[in-house]
Amino acid sequence: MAKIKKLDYAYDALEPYIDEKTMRIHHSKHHQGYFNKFNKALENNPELQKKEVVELIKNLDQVPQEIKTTVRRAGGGHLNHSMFWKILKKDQEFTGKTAEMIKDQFGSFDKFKQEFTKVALSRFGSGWAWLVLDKDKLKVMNTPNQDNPLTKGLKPLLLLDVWEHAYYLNYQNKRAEYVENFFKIINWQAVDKNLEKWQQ
Ligand code: MN3
Repeated sequence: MAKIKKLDYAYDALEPYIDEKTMRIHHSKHHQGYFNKFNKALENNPELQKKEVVELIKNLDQVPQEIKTTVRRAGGGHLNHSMFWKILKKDQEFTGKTAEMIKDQFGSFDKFKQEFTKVALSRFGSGWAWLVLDKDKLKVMNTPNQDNPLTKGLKPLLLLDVWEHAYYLNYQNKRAEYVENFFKIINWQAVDKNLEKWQQ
């Protein structure tokens, strides 16, 4: 089985907000697991293998019926986690193009934080919280399981994994504390890269 891409940082780089063990298991077991299932689903489909996972998730309606659910879950899981690792970094400043848009459209960083926290905490069970671009408007939302807003034509900028596997070892049932600490490890430069990609 092929291996997923290594992280750009060490497993303990986000301590104490996300602990080393959680990062190691999350990346090398959970993410790797989605990747394996996704590849297996495409095993007999060389045409789909040539496509980027982002294209498959964007155009899920064009994926053959018999593998659609697996692509949605396992391909979505692979894509979401790949995006998630990239937007995490400690000691970053809230500056840049997205930061300006957030101040402009939400009023302030604190207002944005409140809105994002609300969607992160109101996702019952497993899923993701998102900041997306809806045409040229910013919007916060959540999705169940491994669904990605791309499937609905929205453009993801920032995301937070709220599956228990993302925080349970360190936070147990305290999702709110995990969400609160997430705001201390956002890589706003990487978020801007997502924005630039969608605005091209
Ligand atoms: Mn996860």
